[in-house]
Amino acid sequence: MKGWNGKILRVNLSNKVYTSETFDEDFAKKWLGGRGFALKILWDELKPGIDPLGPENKLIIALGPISGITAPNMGKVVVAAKSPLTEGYGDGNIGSHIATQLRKAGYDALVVEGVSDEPTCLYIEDNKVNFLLVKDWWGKGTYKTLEFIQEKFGKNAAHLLIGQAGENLVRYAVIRSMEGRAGGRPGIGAVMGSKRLKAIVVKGTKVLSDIIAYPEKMKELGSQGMKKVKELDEKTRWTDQSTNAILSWCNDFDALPVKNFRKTSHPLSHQIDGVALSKARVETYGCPICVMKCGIAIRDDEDHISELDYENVGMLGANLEIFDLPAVGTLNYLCDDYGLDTISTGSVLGFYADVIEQELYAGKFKFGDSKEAKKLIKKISYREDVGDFLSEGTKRMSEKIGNNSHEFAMHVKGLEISAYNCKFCPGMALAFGTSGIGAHHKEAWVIMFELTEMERGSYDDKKAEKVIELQRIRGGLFEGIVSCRFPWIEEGFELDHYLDYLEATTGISFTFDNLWEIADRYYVLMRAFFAREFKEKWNRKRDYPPAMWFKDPIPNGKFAGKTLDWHKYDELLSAYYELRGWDARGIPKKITFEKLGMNDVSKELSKYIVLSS
Ligand code: PTT
Ligand code: SF4
Repeated sequence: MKGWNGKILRVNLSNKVYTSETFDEDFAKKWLGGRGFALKILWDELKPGIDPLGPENKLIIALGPISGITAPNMGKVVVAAKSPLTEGYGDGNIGSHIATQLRKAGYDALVVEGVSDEPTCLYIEDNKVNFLLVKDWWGKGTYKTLEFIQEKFGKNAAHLLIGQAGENLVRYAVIRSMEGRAGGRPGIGAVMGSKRLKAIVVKGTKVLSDIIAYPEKMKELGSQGMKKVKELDEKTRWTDQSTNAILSWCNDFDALPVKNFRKTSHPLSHQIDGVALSKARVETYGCPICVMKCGIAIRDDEDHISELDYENVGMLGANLEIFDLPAVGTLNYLCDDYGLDTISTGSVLGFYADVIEQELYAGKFKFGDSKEAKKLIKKISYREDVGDFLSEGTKRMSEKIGNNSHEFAMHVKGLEISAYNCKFCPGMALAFGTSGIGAHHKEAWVIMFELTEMERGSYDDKKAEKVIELQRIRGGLFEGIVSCRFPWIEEGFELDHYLDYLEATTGISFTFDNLWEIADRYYVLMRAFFAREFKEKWNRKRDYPPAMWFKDPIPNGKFAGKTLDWHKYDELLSAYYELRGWDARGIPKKITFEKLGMNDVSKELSKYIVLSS
């Protein structure tokens, strides 16, 4: 087999035993890598009902067949586990040198099991695993921990690490890498913390070309691709403003989250938009193996260097009505240092300010108060005072507060919604509703098509088709091969390149149809995971966005008065299920499992829930 090492490294932190397991080409072709490998391992190995923050959960780091090689934007890894926020499958995609080093160590995935007695750093050196006790790293932020790692293992050591939020089991703690990378929104950092695993460092010495089917061809394709992406970026100038270019667009189209998503635009939004960010740039961060580095870093109001991407600015700025870029930079820096997800943090704080304003909960935090927000971020990370309550996420907070507060707790399935306000974007609302891991824009960013190429207010079945098309590309192809999707989305680098790379690395001529079938398997298995957890409690309402988008109209501007329509959304959801071969509950039918070669999954799922034929 070429393209994959064909090996998974399994490490148990409880008894310090590690083993190497093999997989064959059938498994590789069926699941491809990254999200596919992580999903299949977690489905097969986790008993339903286990505590995501308990010893039985497993942390997976998974790579794809092109990960880590020199070709456009291949320096990414998938981090996954059962999510402490959603209780379903959760993952994230993060830039790290581990993409190359784990492959050079001879593995395509790492499975971490058990819990260590003491704070540990796993140091993987080819096929040797060292369990280093790092008591003095515990309790330290991600920047200090990075310093420790670089002192011990060298400046370019390939690593993943957590901050205090992960250690203290904040349900939306992320994993961090390098200066500005963060991934695993559904609380994968908390899973790492629950294992007392502070960091993972990997060093491999294998020659990567040995596992590539046509190394010379791949070398040529890779360098041509890197050159082309660089040229494209020079033309588009996308990295002048990077992801934050979208902020003024969202504001103009009434799709910006402002004041816990109650408003959709703000007259001061220009103070935190892409132009403002570009002017404030003092540094550019990015992932390894990338020629279009997109992390714009500014000096914040406490003199730190802080990387601001759109989601960070949208959720910690506009959503909290803080229109002061250096102040937003500080909130972001704190989230980065403690290892909190910025999207969930912005949503939790927005929800908190909202319930206080409505006198449903006592507190002194108000929209626009960046000083208090700073204090709260620290409290969340240490689970101190009210921080303990806030660290549970909006879903659990609203369940405690009651009083219909769930109607404006902005999450789907427990994962907080990222920075797109969908009061008048039915297609994007469907994308959030049906994302396999909860409300993440990474699965189907249909809003761009909905607002520029389709009739905005329509609930036409074409929107369900578009959501599925994008889920296949973004949540399937890019999460399976494990590569950054930005060359394709932002620079117009054609998808055919990835077929060429797959063929050169694996020797297999994949077609797009093959890849869409693999992607459909991911969506079926993510859904099966939820259904096995929730059993008869599963219902289609879990694929609905929060009631606020249906009940609370856009307050002003040219779309004033617009909301989503319950009945039409429900019909759009039915169209989506129909296209996917799922039943009216949103559970894949037996025939769908069969078509995708997943009878083993339907057999297992049938033990917990009756499947439709
Ligand atoms: C991603 C999510 C995003 S998506 C952003 S900004 W974005 C937030 N960034 C955070 C951050 O920063 N610090 C922090 N403490 N928390 C943060 N939470 C938020 O996390 C990221 C880029 C970006 S920037 C995006 S869209 C693209 N995402 C990709 C993806 O999902 N898949 C893929 N194949 N390619 C992608 N390329 C782009 O990567 P999660 P990164 Mg991130 C400071 O992982 O869990 O999906 O959360 O990985 O290396 O930082 O790159 O406007
Ligand atoms: Fe990382 Fe940005 Fe480059 Fe993608 S474009 S690989 S997110 S630096």
